[in-house]
Amino acid sequence: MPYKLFDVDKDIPERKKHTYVKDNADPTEDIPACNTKTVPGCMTERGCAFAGVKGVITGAIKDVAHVVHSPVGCTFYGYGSKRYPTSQDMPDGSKFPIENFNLKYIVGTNLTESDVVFGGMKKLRQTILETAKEFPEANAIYTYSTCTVGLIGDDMDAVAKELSEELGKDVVAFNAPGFSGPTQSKGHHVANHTLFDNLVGTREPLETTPYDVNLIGEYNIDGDLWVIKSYFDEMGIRILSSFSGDSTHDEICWMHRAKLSLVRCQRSATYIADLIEQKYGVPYMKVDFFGPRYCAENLRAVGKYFGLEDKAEKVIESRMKDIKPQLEFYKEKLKGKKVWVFSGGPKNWHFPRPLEEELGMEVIAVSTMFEHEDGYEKIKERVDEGTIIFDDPNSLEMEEIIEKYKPDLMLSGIKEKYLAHKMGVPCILIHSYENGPYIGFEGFLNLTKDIYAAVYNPVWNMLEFEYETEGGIEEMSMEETE
Ligand code: CFM
Repeated sequence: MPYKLFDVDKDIPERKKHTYVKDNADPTEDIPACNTKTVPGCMTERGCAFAGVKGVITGAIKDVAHVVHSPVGCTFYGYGSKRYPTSQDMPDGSKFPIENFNLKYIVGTNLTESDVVFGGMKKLRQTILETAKEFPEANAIYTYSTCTVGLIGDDMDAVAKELSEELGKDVVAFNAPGFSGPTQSKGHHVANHTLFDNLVGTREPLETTPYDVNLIGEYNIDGDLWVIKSYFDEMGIRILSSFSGDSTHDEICWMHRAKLSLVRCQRSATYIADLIEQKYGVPYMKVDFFGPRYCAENLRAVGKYFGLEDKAEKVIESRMKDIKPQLEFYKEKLKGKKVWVFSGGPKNWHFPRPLEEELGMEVIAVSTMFEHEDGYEKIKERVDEGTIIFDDPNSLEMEEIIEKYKPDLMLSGIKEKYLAHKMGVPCILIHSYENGPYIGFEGFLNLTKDIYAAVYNPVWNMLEFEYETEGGIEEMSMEETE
């Protein structure tokens, strides 16, 4: 059933296909149209393909220097904007000399008009050489195409190949100019293939064990990876390679030696798990560690694969004992609160069930920036009848959802947070988190505490709003929602 909040036929007819309400009785019900170009004129919340490569995947690797081939703007926005911490621990037991190297430094070529006219390859070459000199610690140099480079056509692969030989270390070019796809999802795809084609299989690990896994699509947002790692450590499972939270360049190179790949973010990284399975025969398993129920189910599945069921049970039991009484307290406080979940993709199917089952909240709307059909199928499975599901909402639609449905809480990103706040709705960041980690058992408790603090913040009682509706001006105080 199309979702008709405003007159889409008249205003933005293309948007009609992107909006649905879950309706079990309607056999024609489909999933929203998705993964297509943003409708011109819509204020989209999406990111670009370059952001999908550097901002999501490669930027989490701790021992690599990043050279962005761009005018200064893309370089600036590629810098340190994501909360993925790294340790200085290296696979051989040594320490990487610079703390949070991945977040502290970024290098750009500062493309200007004359480079656009005469080509930027000389400048790129020079910048990579200077970077190698400035950061001799870096174990590799990754370099990124951007929109300008896509237009002028610099052959970045040629420069990377030449300099790999000259410098004696890997220089890898990622060709995902911002405009090359509808969203950052295109950049995920390019990053997976580039890393696989250039690196996987080029180095051997120092040692292997029968319990080695690749943890794929886990970027260590606010320490998520370290939560999962603590469970695996207790179970006797070793993360041989992480793709790519707190990872090293070498770890990517020896991903072919794992016994099993676990795919955590199934939007951004299933590609490389597939490629590794096809070429090297390493099987993979899709996993979900958000919320206690899914976390327990998936630890059991991983435990079963390795014959470590009893160890998985121990981890589950000990963590549940810690969080259960606290979750009961918060459920009392949060039950019935209406929530709208809006992130890039998978977190939109990870969170609805745990919010409803563990906290008694009511998920009224779910929207994504760049999810594909398979992700929308999962969202549909995991939300209740009547939930609004919509793709790539624009600012106008976001305001209308808030006005019409008056959620008690929004779970989203920094771009939406202040729009929600201005409209008197509390908002918790689920991209980069508030006080994370949010994954696993204790992570879900952290999320719950942040939700509670946001919803019950007394500031919302001090605000009064006027909404213009068809019936005239409607006054609303947030106290009414308590
Ligand atoms: Fe995967 Fe991610 Fe996500 Fe993502 Fe992202 Fe993210 Fe996300 Mo923000 S890799 S798709 S591109 S789970 S940054 S850690 S939260 S939109 S739902």
